[in-house]
Amino acid sequence: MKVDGPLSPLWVLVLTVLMGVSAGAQEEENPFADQEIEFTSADTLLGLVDSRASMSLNGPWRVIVDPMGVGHPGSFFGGFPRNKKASSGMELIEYDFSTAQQLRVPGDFNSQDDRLFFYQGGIWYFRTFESEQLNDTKLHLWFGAANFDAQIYLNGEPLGRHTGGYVPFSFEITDKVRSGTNELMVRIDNSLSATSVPTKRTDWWPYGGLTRDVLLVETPQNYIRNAKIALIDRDSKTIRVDIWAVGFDAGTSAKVSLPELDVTQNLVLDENGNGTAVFTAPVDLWSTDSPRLYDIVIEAGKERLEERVGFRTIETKGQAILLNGEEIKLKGISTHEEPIGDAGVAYSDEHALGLLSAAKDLGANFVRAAHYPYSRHMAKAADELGLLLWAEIPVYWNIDWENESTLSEARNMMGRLVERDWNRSSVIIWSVANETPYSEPRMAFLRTLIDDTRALDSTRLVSAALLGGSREKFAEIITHLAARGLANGGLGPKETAIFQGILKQAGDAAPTASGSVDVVIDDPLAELVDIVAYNEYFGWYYSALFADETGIGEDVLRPLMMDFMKDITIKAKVDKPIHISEFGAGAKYGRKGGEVLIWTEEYQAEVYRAQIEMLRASPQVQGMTPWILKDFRAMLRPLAGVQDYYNRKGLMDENGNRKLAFDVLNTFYAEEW
Ligand code: GCB
Repeated sequence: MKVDGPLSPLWVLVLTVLMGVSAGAQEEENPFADQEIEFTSADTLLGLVDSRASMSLNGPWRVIVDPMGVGHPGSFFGGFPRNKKASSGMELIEYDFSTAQQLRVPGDFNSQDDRLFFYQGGIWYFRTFESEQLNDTKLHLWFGAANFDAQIYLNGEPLGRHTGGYVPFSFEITDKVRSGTNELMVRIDNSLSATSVPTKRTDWWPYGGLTRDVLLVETPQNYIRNAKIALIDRDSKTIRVDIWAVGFDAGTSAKVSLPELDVTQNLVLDENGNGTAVFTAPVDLWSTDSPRLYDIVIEAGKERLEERVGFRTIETKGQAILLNGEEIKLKGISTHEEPIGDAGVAYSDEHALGLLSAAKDLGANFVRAAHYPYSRHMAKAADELGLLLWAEIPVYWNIDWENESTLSEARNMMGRLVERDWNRSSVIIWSVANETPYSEPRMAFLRTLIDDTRALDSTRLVSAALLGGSREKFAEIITHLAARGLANGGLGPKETAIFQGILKQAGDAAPTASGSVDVVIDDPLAELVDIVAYNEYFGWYYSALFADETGIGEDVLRPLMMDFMKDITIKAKVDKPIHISEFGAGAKYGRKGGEVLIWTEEYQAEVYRAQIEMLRASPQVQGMTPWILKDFRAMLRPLAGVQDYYNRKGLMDENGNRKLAFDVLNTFYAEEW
């Protein structure tokens, strides 16, 4: 190798390494390689965080965008966690957190800086905090969520790592924190992959960052890690409280009380720190009409925690859903976790209240919090407002069913979601997946998630949103559209010939112009869940599919389909309630036109009318959460002038302006169903 001129230090390094390598040196001398770091995993979920002594680490954090990953320890250019500072003015340092840009925590980074709008990669977050000498207490660093992978360093040392967005995690830092100033650094990476949960392609924005609250939580030396409170028998009003505690001796007594009712129950912790109290209390039930909540106090040693809970039961009986033993129809709406009238991710209780209030204004009693766990504020706000909730993890579309780390990521997410929100009376359904095509590995993967979920919490229902429409059923529907098209007349010669051909091919099975169809959900996953949830897009995608399939224009097919929908009955092979977890159509707010023009408010409203007629006449259908309350950000939706990277199926636009379909659904929800 020939190098002309004076050698830069970088070249000296490169040459040293190259010569070293050729002389048989080890690979780790490579200055461009990152150091292999063994991170510890997050602690088991620390629950009831709002009832604990804590200091907020929210606010402005310094950030360095690092698309090439140079900040990792060991890297020649970076090694950010050591946060070197120039002191003599002669040190070569190519980064400086003290002058770096600032971003707000909580919040995603994509919506806080235009340059980061589409960004999917690494960003380093940095801040300091002061700590005093800890006095017989423990300190935990708690994150509401970090999307999607977080590597955490405290005072330059690796603290731990958590992979999987949307769920809380924490690390005990008692022995690592120093009195005085501490430096906290988190490398967040929001890129997704074929093996992550969710995978790379989602119809929502993969917002990255420290999206939720960050807290320093202080607990006594011996503390209660989590508690689960549930009404286990409605008639006798029997309540069960399970406690998981850390550090106490076996035989330590603990106490559960409901001060408002003057009820107190003692219990004893076992050698694992676990304890259970079962007792009765004359509670009024929580319901959508009367969302009664009680304070529950749990005490052990120096620990005293409070939780606000409602007591209710949820179950299914045949094809009915029963809330407190009474049949209820789920008049719902789907949402994404984006605030109304603001950009980015919804992270605060005001944001949650804004979304839920809009759902209430719509006349809904139920909200599908799609497609991932929302902040803890959501279920708390729903508890207060008397709204029922569907909570979900992002097992979405094409998950890598056979990959072990994918499964453990999904299990970790589900576990953390359930253990965080199992005291929320609003949450009635845990959903393990959305639109996952059938395969044996998929069944095994989801069976594990369903079993986990039931083992953690048997007091709620389990579901999954299934994928709609088999090829055979679609072919059958096309024959009906052909029969109707021909009977209506007014077709051109091309359409007439195509429709005649379709009917001829159907032979004896060709329907009449007034025929009807049963769409039967037969996904075997339906056997494993309590509620058969089903996403269907009659009136929207399916018409486009039928047009592709037949060669007939959508101008002809859409009106035919709209008319035919009232003659479709949705059923399931299993004798369980069906919930229509999605239907919808896109419309740009303010875009007006005829009923047959796509993207108009009128067309969307027509789809809603036809859907409501169809679903109302399908007796097995016990609920619906149309797609969706509000337009939301989506990289899949580039159509300029209409979508502009928004999915436009909202009943409102991103600023809360209501489209015509809002009123259609609102009117239906005000009626008896
Ligand atoms: C679906 C998906 C949802 C999409 C929606 C749509 O079936 O579950 O995530 O956003 O359709 O608008 O296509």
